[in-house]
Amino acid sequence: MTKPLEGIKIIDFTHVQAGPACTQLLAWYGADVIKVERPGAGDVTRSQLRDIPGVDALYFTMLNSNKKSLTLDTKTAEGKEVLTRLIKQSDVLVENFGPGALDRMGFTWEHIKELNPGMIVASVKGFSDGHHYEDLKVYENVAQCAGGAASTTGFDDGPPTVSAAALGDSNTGMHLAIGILTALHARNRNGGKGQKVAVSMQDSVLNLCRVKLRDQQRLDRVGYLEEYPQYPHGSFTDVVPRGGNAGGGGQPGWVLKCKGWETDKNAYIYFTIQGHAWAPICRAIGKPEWIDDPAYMTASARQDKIFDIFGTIEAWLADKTKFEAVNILRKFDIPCAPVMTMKELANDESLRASGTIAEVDHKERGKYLTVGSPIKFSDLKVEITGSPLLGEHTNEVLETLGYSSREIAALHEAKAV
Ligand code: CAO
Repeated sequence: MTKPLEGIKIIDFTHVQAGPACTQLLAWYGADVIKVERPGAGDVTRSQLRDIPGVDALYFTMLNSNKKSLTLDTKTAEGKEVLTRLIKQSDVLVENFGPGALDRMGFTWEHIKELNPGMIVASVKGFSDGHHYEDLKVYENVAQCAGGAASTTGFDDGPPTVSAAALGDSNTGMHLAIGILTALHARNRNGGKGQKVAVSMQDSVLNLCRVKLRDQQRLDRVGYLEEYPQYPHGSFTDVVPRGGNAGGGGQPGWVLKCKGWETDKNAYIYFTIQGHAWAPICRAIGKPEWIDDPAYMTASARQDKIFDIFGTIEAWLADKTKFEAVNILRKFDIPCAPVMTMKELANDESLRASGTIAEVDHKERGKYLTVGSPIKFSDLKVEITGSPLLGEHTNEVLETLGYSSREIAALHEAKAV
């Protein structure tokens, strides 16, 4: 079966997480992704947080599957020549170097355009071009703070808190992938002209914090936010507060204790009081008298006692595990889920069957788990292959660029590859 992106050649000049997450996704769907790495060292994640001495770390293997690895020192004259040839033959160059690094290497957008007018150059930076922080280098948590996620995450009496989800890194990579596919589509329609695509980590985080900007404007207008735990008994300032585990939409929700919470830190479910599910909720938790009680029957009547209601639901949950509770509540059509640990997710049969948790073979590590494609297609079965060893495909790629065996040996000799 032909894969959708087969024939698209991508120079993958990315490292750490934001860029690699983007190019890995494109590789899964068939693009020929050539990861360009510094000889001898490679992507820093190959050696970061290693669990097996001398073997590529999971940080690397889980973000670089389905790719090839070419080692290249782009600061040498020979290395620049290889990159020049590669640019002439490729469709997309993706990079997430610190600000200005590609220019300093001698590969400005103007120069790349001259070499290949069809080229799409896709970049991740911490902040957007022209931003007053555009010179800053940025990692995940820096972006979460700069993009509004940290100030709105956590509990009111605690400090700003970052999320475990990679809102700054992988999320930005997903935005960049959309940008690249859009630019490829545009190129097909405009006579093959490439363009520059840029995504900043701050912007990508803010895009996911859209509802918090909604809340800022509501707060400015009315002075309170009724779905936050601060309402109606607490107080608000003039900025969106941290809302703990409150539901971000119009439905009140909270994380509730289940059987065993005293010893198991994750014996919880997330419970949502969806307005039109009020009657089934009352039936499910054994409180049918609340269905028509004016003190409970509308969302606004419930608002000032919402935590007492959650307390009643917790009392009902006290003799049920999180899985038992969800199995009961699902019959009443109540939006809820167990709080899943990474261990439970790793062993989840449904996730294994769908390929979202994939077991992959690696030449040196053996088998490891990774997160497979979260996007499912009717006409594509995504196959995840192990990440490449450093420089595993160097000679193969050089041959496709027209280098003879003698020339390849000379490039190795000169330490350019
Ligand atoms: N051959 C020769 N030189 C190479 C090379 C290669 N194959 N690959 C990279 N380099 C050089 C770069 O040209 C750069 O050199 P100069 O600074 O001398 O011009 C140098 O390596 C360092 O690159 P860098 O600035 O990208 O790396 P860093 O470790 O100092 O910073 C990071 C890392 C992530 C903070 C920075 O790259 C960055 O801010 N990137 C943009 C935002 C981003 O993507 N952050 C997310 C990372 S995931 O958490």
